[in-house]
Amino acid sequence: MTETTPPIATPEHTVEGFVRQYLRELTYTQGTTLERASVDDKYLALARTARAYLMSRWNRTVTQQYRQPVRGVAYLSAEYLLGRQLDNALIASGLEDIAQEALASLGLSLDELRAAEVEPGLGNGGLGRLAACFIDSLATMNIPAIGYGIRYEYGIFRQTFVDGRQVEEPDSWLDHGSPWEIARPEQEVEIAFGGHTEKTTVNGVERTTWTPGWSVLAIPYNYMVPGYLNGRVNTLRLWSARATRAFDLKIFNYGDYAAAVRAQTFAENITKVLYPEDSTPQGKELRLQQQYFFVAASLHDYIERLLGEGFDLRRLPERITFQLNDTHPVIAIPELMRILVDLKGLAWDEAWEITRKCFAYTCHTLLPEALEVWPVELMSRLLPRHMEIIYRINDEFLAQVRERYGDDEMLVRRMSIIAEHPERAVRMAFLASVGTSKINGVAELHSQLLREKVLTDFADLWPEKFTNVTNGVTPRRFVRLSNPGLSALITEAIGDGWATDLERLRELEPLADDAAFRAKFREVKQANKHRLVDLLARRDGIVIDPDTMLDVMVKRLHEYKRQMLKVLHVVSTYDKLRTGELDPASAVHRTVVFGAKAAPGYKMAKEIIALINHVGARVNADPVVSQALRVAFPANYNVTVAETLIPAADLSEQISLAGKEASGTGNMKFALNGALTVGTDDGANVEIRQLVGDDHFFLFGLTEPEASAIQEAGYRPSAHYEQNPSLRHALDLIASGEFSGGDRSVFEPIVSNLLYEDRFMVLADYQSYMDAQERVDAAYRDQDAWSRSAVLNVARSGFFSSDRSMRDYLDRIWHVDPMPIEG
Ligand code: GLS
Repeated sequence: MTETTPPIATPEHTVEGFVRQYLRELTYTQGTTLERASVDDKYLALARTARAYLMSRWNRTVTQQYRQPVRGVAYLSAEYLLGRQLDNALIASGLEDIAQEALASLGLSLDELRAAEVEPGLGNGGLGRLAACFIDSLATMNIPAIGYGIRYEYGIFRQTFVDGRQVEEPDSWLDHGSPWEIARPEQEVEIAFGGHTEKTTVNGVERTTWTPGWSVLAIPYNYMVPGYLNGRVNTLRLWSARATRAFDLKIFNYGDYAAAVRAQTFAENITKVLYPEDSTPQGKELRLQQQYFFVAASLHDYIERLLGEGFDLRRLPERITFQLNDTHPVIAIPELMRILVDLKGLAWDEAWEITRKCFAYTCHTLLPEALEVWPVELMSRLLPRHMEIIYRINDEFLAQVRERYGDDEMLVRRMSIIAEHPERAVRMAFLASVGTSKINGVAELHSQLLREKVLTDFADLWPEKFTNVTNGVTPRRFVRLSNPGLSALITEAIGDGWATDLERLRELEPLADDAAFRAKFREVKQANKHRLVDLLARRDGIVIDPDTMLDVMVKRLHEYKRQMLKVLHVVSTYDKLRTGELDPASAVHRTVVFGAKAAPGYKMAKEIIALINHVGARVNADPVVSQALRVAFPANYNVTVAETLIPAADLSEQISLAGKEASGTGNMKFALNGALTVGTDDGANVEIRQLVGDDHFFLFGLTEPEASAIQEAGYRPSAHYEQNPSLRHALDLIASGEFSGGDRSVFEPIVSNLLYEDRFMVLADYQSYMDAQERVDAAYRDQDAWSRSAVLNVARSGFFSSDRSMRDYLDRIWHVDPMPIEG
């Protein structure tokens, strides 16, 4: 591509320049005036102004990459939990202060306008947020990278509470349009489904042709991914489904308007809604359609548009790694085989060699039920050619297994990509293990357990394929932007530059022993608490006391994460305060804040949400108890709330059963913002504790080997109930109807589940957790020592920058060099 457009000057980097561009956007794009404009108009004009500053960098990045094609990475992810875009765009282009001043000169407030942005909730939780952190880091590190995903019309549902129970409402984030996306309908891709295949022989060579039954159009929408102050703007390309015109026309020509509309609805349903599941696959046909839809569109886009006609596909592995974010995009493996063999005429063996080298797979779970499997029946119906390709991949793979291990039929069955029971199904994690060159877990412990417990046979066969990359979070969004007070304090102490070189936080270590610095740190924390007080009052009508310990547990509601253990701590404390065992005047005063969405179909999780709300209501209404303990559970926890909540927290709850949380990333955000962790030796908690030190982390609970040993020997939760009076009181209190208006039946399912099943060993860890919380209280009483620990948490958490994660991916998997943008 040659650059024919004359360069258009970027708006001037001054207050006047900003004002001019802002008024231009308000007038010409929004079609209004300052006097008449609604808050929405004003926000949209502001978003477009910020966008205008980034636009020429974006064009320059794209142009330079066309001119100098280099090795890059394509991140394939079904989820991106981006959070609001405006502030990130402003800090990335160094415009924060200018924008503030410019708006003020027009009588507008940046705070008011930024609140008008609806965050795109195109992800469920950690996995989607991680993808957003990674693309931020790639852009900031000048890596030629593209993100591919799905533009869901409805993102993660909006949670409300009715009588304390979760009610889901649609997240119509696109109602007012999004100023951050640019549609490229001319770059549409047709995606086919269904139909049948045929074998033909052309010139003595056997070929398979696929005659699909129906197809839809994939329309790309581009999003800017600005690097932090470096002039690079990468692209995130999200696909939206639209009915094909041919399809419509044919039916219209028969005069059946209703059928044409139905066909359109059917096609467009594919990207209608994000599946609200986390760590559990939703075995729905539509979900497989979504997966294939975005992956096929992305591969086509990369190969046909970005590489273009002259490219020799034998060299594909030299140019790109497609990183598969969990199993959701794994159907890309047979799709690339289909492209290479059926469409481009390469021999199978050669195509397989290329394919394996092009893909790498990140696994994000340890829960067996979270590993996706697709029924063969469904796969054959929806993607008949892909099913054939999977069969052949499997045949050749199993031949390799037999060759290596002899005729061990048990092993062959165990490793087969096709499971036979309870129904014939494709195991996507196995397909990923066979069809990629690297497999990584997301924390040291997770990668170890992945090798030892989940993909054991594959790790035995190909030990060199397995590696670890511990997750990370972007310090731009989660410190620089969300914690301006701490950012200023850090910069004052060690200068700037830390936001792109987070290990430099180490330089804060000596300041942990500086009383004046600790006092300033406490002031920042207190100011952050006040910000949270304002937010919760405004948003939820919740009143919290900033002069209490903020004890925070925010994450998806899942039994393995054990919100239940936190509830038991609250109930036990309630019991002690009520009975006088604990004196509310001398107790450490706590506000326990929960934030959690449950998958709409996950009954037990929804019961636990109701329990939290009911316990909270009771605790807060008790005149004695509420002097020392209060519970807040703001509905609809999301990235925007996290940005105010995390910087205010004193205590971070990371209390999953050891061996269940793959990594966690919230845990990192809290530590980086100076909260101390009470946590198990699970996921990345292990690494956090190792780095911050045992004296500054409240460890409790069974280790993974201990928990496994107990499970193997036969775990009996009721024994803990029988032997531990405090635990018994807490459970009896819940069972008694204390929190359900005297109705004993309401929370009975929760109590019996704990007593007779307790899959995640809440009761086994109860006492250890209560003891840890006593240590927390004791430590909190010495505010100065607590601040010292908090400062050390910040100073020692630089490792958890997603820039470091990217460096690890680059060194261990991608081998891509940075390409700074010139000009
Ligand atoms: C998850 C894991 O549950 C988290 O532990 C992990 O931090 C995250 C990112 O690697 O991935 N897997 C998943 O399905 N949802 C997650 O958040």
